[in-house]
Amino acid sequence: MNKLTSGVVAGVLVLGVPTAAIAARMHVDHGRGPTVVHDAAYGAIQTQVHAWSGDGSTRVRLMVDGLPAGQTFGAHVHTLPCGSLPGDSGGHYQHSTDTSVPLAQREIWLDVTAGADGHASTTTEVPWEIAPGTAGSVVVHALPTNTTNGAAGARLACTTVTFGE
Ligand SMILES: [Cu+2]
Repeated sequence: MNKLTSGVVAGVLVLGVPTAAIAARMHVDHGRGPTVVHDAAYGAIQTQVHAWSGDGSTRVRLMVDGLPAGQTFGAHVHTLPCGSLPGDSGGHYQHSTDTSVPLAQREIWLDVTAGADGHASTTTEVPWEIAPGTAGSVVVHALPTNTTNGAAGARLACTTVTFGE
């Protein structure tokens, strides 16, 4: 009877871990922030980034709390860690510069829409891995991402994530 009980408990614990992380021994990165807020109107937001990579794919999850309800914000993986200036986080991380491939497939976009409670989350998966040292943050912008040129307006807040390290 005791054996059966502990077996059930172990089964529940395993469910809390992404199945893929067990199967592929994925590399996991986390960021909590924001590390830097660039627009004082967003000084109360909270961010979390989780990234799983391995076996030739990367999955990034962004969660933001404290946003104005119903509004959509562009967000992307950027090349450098956050700094005091909005531009310090560099440009969008690009897996490839091949312009025949749509931007959304060679960058990591994480646009989020806030619910009535100000919470927003999204997960993006891409079929490649980020080389260590080539991406350093997730930036939340003022506007939804323009799918043609990737622009998303002012940088509101930045969360440092040492992807792949
Ligand atoms: Cu961006």
